[in-house]
Amino acid sequence: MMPASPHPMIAMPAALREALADGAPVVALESTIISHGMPYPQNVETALSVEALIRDQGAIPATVAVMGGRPTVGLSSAEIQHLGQKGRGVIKVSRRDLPRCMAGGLDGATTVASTMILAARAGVAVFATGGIGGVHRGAEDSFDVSADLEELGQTNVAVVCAGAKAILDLPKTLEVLETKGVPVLGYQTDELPGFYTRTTGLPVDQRLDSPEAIAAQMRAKWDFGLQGGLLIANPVPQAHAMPADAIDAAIEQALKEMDAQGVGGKLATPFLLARVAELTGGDSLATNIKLVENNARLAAAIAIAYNKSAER
Ligand code: PSU
Ligand code: MN
Repeated sequence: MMPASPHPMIAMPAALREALADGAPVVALESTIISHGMPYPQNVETALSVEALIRDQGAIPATVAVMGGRPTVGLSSAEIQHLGQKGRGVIKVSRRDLPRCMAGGLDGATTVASTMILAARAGVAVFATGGIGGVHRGAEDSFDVSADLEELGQTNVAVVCAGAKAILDLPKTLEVLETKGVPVLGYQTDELPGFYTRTTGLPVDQRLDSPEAIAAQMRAKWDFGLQGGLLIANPVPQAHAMPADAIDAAIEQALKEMDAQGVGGKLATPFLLARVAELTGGDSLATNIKLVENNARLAAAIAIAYNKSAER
């Protein structure tokens, strides 16, 4: 299968463009995790170490953002540093924010949804992140459902995550993923992982134990013309997992504060992530870094297996 040529509005370093044209394995990485998901300087250190891990595995990293209005796939280290330093001073860009950011010539950090959009338009099939957005608790009143779920329903990218945090309503999140036809594949697990924890008591659709088995499902889905993503849930390594009760207490507290302060919309997720991190102390940041690195390694292996499956 010939790799699709990148959309002409996408900026990409020449080396990455050539690698994609040659059919090399590439892993996309999001940038909201850098600007809004972690504090400086750990955000920049993590973004760079994740890129290095992907290279060590034999794949090519491509961190995604909007830079000066240009949808960019494959940021330089200087651009990653810039987004990390500006932190919440850059726009958090999901699908609906892309036009504003592009037309305004602005810098924007891409969420899971918009990173999928840019990756697909660049011809990148695999994307590693930490946790996805989902259905918020109380969504029956607030209607707060992340655009990440809509995107997983329509854009052809495989997303590797460590599950979703219990700031969300996880059973409702799984229901929406089912409705949108998104396979939720547990990597070497039968349960949806809970980001900081390895288990949630909720079953995934299917357990798969190898990158090759995951790549085979990507092929089956897309070769048959089924639009949309696949979600690969990769539990944080046991040695770095956190005790569930400590996190649950922090989440309850953060949700109460969010209600009291009337925070909503696109600020909800960053508010909850930051409060939970503060309330659990530095331990949660250490866990967060380890799970992102773990996802990057698996995503590289999936990208390699997916490309090999095209050569048969
Ligand atoms: N969940 C996390 N860490 C994150 C995010 C979610 O555990 O960094 C970020 C991702 O960029 C995700 C976005 O795509 O938040 C979801 O935001 P919203 O709920 O506003 O769609
Ligand atoms: Mn939302």
